[in-house]
Amino acid sequence: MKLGTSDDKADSDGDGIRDNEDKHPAGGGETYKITVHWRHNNQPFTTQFGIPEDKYLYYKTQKRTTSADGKFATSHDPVIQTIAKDIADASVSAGDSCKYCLAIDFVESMTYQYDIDYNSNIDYPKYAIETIVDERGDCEDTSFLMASILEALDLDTILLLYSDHMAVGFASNNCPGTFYNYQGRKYCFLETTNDPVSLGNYFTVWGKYMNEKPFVIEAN
Ligand SMILES: [Ca+2]
Ligand SMILES: [Ca+2]
Ligand SMILES: [Ca+2]
Repeated sequence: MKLGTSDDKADSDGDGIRDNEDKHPAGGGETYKITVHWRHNNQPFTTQFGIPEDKYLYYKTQKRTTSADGKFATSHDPVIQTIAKDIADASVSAGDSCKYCLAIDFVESMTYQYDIDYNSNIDYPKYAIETIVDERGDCEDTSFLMASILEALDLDTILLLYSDHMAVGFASNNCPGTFYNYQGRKYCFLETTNDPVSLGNYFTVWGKYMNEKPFVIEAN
């Protein structure tokens, strides 16, 4: 049988994508080289990695019906693992053990943009890898990206879905702001947008969401 033409959904080129969903099942294809410049406590950091075109297209062509799905957080993806390792390294070189604080600065380097403003969808959840390649997203997109990174940093993370907003919760006994109890653990609220509202800080639930009980989605 010719390489990459298998019908049994094998992954002929070993890139983690089954042949029937792989644009280049026999290997090849472009690799997007991504450089993210971010700052933490005024110190500049650069994170570089490659995202294979096939991987991006795989995520991009997955069906999506609801944002209430933890599948969009992909902590096991090698790209997310690379980012998490860079953040952990930066934490050491910056002398700041607050890894989620560095993760915030990384994610905030992405441009905030409503879905409707650039892809004519009112609500379009994106996989973490899509948000990175597109370099933009809105609340659910940056929440899925943040949850992916925090999980990869070994923080137990959940997604907090409000009436028309999404944020992240990470398990800790020592929350800097709002927290929720979920399945016997304390989860600290974490805002992932740098959007219009001047939030004051990332750790306190704001506006009408203060009076809501968020629906919890488990991150993958
Ligand atoms: Ca493949
Ligand atoms: Ca491939
Ligand atoms: Ca979105």
